[in-house]
Amino acid sequence: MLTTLQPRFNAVTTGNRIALLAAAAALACAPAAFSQSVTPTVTAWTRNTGGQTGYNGILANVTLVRHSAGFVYPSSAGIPSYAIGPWPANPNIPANQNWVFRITKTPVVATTPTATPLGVIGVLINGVPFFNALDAMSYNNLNIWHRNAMYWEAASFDACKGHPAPGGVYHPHQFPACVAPTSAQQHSAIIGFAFDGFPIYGPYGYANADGTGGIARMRTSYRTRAITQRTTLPNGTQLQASQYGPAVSATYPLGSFVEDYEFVAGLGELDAANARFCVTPEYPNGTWCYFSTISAKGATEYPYLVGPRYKGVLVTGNTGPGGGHVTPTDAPVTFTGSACVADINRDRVVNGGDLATLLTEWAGGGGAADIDRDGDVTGGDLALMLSAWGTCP
Ligand SMILES: [Ca+2]
Ligand SMILES: [Ca+2]
Repeated sequence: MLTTLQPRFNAVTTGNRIALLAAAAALACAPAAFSQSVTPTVTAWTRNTGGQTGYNGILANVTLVRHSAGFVYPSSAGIPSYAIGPWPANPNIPANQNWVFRITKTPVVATTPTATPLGVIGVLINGVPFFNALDAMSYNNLNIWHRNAMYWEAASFDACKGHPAPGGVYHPHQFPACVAPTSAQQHSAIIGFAFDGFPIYGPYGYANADGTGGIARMRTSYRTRAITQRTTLPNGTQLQASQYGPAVSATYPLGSFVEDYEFVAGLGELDAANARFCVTPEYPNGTWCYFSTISAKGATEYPYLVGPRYKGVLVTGNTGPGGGHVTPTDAPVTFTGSACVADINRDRVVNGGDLATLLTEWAGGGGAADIDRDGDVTGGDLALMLSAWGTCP
């Protein structure tokens, strides 16, 4: 699906193109070899480099990024730098969690997908973990009709869509719009990583998986079922009367239980994990990634962030009792560098290899070379690349 990228030289004059290609040829050099490669998994974090504090004076964002050959270890208190709260009808108070998560640099698609657990299922770029759609409760405690936190807990979310759990774990269950600027005209930024290591973006991606077609809202392939009684499961299983959920009503509206949703392959761009394989600005060769799902009107839509199952193999250490307090044993180094956005091929040097990609995408609709993310590849991107020329800081 990635073979349809075509060179788009039409807006570059022949003279300019020859000069730039000559420069690219002269400047291209072999990428440096890093035993700890600096991938987007390393650079995407919002690091606290100035002692910034958030809620209750707690150190905000990601306080330390360490990485080894195989893993990245972001540390955080779990508090963002933006204002959070209040949380009506929620007695909990956000507290420093001393998180140390383990994110793999080489995520692998799972042949047998793991269900996303209760509690933390991934971490935002600011070190705040996120949960899935569930609130840990089910109708009559039967573990059959599981409550959708987006309905049952909505009153306690703050303006950034987060709230604290018992123990002070501040978290969202849905797209936390405060984490990164979002525009329908630009490919969304990476907002975090699921604990299988695949990135999660905001709502907007490239219309086509090969990076062409402009920007589009990535649509969920889940929809609410056409039911008025809760007597069957989404897979068609007929329940016994004792297992029925409540009839659909004003108290129990459609969508108030996650079993009110069904997956319809092809309904949207995203699969049952809320993921898609596609080119992104950070992954010009394509990656599996999740998108935050919202409706055309901007309301968050099930399954919100990561689907009920991970796309990839779940990395141990982050979930379950005591999870998220990893002690690295693989000699990680501390990352103190920049994201280096002009380094399109991610070899930590901005040089002819990156320029060649920029020329290939020249005047195109916002591929990997759209460094300033304004929707096309033009002189603004070239200027950014030239200003960053050389080894990444
Ligand atoms: Ca490069
Ligand atoms: Ca641009």
